[in-house]
Order: sequence, then structure tokens, then C-alpha cells
Amino acid sequence: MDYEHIKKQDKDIYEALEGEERREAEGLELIPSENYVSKAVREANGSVLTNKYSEGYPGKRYYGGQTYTDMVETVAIDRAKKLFNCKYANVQTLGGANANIAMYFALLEPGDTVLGMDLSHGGHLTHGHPVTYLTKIFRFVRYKMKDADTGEIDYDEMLEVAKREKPKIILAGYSAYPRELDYAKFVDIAREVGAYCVMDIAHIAGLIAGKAAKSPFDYGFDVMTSTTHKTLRGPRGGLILTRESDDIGKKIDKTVFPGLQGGPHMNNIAAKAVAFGEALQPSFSKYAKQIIKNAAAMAEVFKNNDIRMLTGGTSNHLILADVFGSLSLGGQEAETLLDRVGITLNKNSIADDTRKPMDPSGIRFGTPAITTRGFGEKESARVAELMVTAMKDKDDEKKLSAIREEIRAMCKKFPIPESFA
Ligand code: DSN
Repeated sequence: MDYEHIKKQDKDIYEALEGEERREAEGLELIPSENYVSKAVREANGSVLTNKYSEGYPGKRYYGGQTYTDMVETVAIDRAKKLFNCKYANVQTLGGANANIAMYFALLEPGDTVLGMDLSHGGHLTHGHPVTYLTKIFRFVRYKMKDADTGEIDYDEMLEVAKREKPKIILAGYSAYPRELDYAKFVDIAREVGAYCVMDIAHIAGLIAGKAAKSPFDYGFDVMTSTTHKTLRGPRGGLILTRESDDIGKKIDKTVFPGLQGGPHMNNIAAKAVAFGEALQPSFSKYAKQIIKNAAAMAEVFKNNDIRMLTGGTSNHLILADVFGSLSLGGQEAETLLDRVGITLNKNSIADDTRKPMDPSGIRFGTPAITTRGFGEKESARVAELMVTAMKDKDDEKKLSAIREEIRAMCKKFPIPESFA
């Protein structure tokens, strides 16, 4: 990107932007919730629309001058509905957490109960972790994996808990669970206890949009919340979808604005529209399927090296490896070590981890960003081999610098693309 004006005006920020451009170009991004957006998405995000206030929705705004903002938001909504084959979309939430918060306030009354996945078993902070303020307002009960080595969820127990606790929302979705869920079972349980069935698809939105993963809507889920910047490869932001265009959609609109947010970030909504347009292209489906193949290739290498993976492997874009249990390497140490060789990933708690969240037993990594770079299974497997070697030979400085050089060469061979058209 050209930072011509920042360079002249603000050396501090210019230096940071240049540094980040270099870091992204010369290293491999394996954080499964990150990706590289196209230049078109970045242009929309950095556009003139950042100047505009647009409280309200297309055709119903509180300020004048909305000819082009209405155009942008309408396109974003229409494309989102097409992408996820549904009748309603709200594109104004600023992120996935905000989308979940809006969804709770739209569907629940204070004191109501939500049944969601436990954080250490793959769920998300906003699914009811006690550190969030959400737990001061709503009541959260949790389900877990029955067996962390297969990822199996005990749906019979979930039904029992649901009957006992009477949740108003059964919440599926995760940020660190490498398997597909049994959507039909979630819907059955929700219907039996009269709850809404909601899925937070933040991580796998791109896989669903690219038809590489099943869509919860096809099984009767009522609502899906999402981010737009992970596998979906758009700008940072949130998205709320409902299967039917009914009262739920209206409630969600009112909850997002004026309930929780002020003026929507129209530059960001334009960037979402551009990304949705990209995801509607046939090439996106190929990309989404390749993400999964690449993750499977990486998992195979970890398996062959006897490194324990939670759920035994992966069926989506991410892998959660128990590096403390397998290599006596703490998650923080592994993260720092791999960062040194040009591989960015994150430390992560594993199911019922006995270590602390800032130095847990696991690492979490995935393939959305390297697949955007054009990596196939062969390159992905090679990255996994380099990761394993680095972790096993962590004190061999010569080996570590050879790995750093190999990663640098791979990055040069597979530069971050500017467009996906
Ligand atoms: N921070 C996101 C992730 O990395 O999965 C979830 O909020």
C-alpha cells in the first residue's frame, strides 16, 4: 500500500505501518482467525466514507446526504443474504463480540439463560465466560466435549441440561474447536425446549460461504452471528443473519441501532460489501476447500510426529495441539519460539487445561492466510514439518536460523496477493 501522505505527515505511524507490511510479507500467518484482504477491500476501508454519519438503516436515516451510504449498505446486505442463503442481514456490528452482544439483547430478557460451549473446550469469551459483563445480565450454562481426543459432544447430556436449565438460546459455535458440529441435534434440542437455535460462525463463515462446510441454516438454525475478517477474508467487523425475514430481524436491527451502537462505520461496511462480492465468485469456493485440505495436511504431520491434537486432528481450518503434553513445551514458549522463525500463531488453552491462560498447554494454528498466499498441501505440510523441527530442536540455533531462511524463501515465492479477481 502506498503510504505517501502518512510518510510526510506522521513518521511514528509510518514506521509502524511499514514494519507491519514487512512482518506480514516476510513471515507466515498461522493464527486461524487472521487473513490477508485484497487491495480493493483496503481501498474501501480507507475510503471517503469514513467521513459520514449514517445512524439508522437504508432509507431511514437520522442525517442527510445518504445517497451513497444507502447504496453501499444495501449492496452489503444483499450480498450477505445471497452468500448465506438467508432473508435478513445486519452488517453494522463492529466485530464478532458486538454481534453476539446484540444477538443476546435482541433475543433475551435480563436473567434469561443461554446454553453455550465452554471456553476451554473451544467456545468463546462471549459465549458466557465469567470475565465478560454479559454474565452480570444473562445466565450462562455450558456444555463440553465428552472426549477431548475425539471432539465428541454428548448430545444426550446437552438435552438433559437443556431440559433442566430451560435456556432461551442454544448456542453453537467456537473459536478453538476443529470439528464440525451435529447441527440437526442442536436444532432438535432447541425445538424440544422451545429455545432459539443460534450459531456463532465467526471462524468458519468463509468455509460456509464457500460451500466447504455445511450451513447451520440448512438444518433450521434461527440466527447466525459472525465476524467478517477470518475465513471470510473481509475487513474486521461483525455480521448478524437470520434464516427467515421475521420479527427477529427487526429486533436485531433495533438492538444494534439505537440499542447498542451509534453511527455505523460506512467505510467498513463498504469494505464488507467488496469482500462479500469476492466471496460470491466461484474461485472463493476453491479457496475455502483448499483451506481444509491444507489443515488436514498439517495435521497429518503432527500425527506422524506423535504430537497430541485435541479432537485427534481437524475437519476445518484449525488445529489445536497439546505441545506441553507432547513436547514439554509451554504454549507461550512455543509461540515465542515459532515467532522467531517467522511463524505467527497463538498459545491456547486446551480442554480443562491445568496451566494458566497466559501460558497454557496448547498452540492454535490454521490455514486461512497461507491458503490465501497460494499454499497447497505440499507447502502446508512442509510448514508443519518446520514447526515440529523448531519445537523439537528448540536449542539448536543453527537449525532455527535455517528454518527462518526457508520460511523467508517460501514467503518470497508466495507473496501476499493484491486481488482475487
Ligand atoms: N480473537 C478471535 C480468535 O482468534 O479466535 C476470537 O475472538
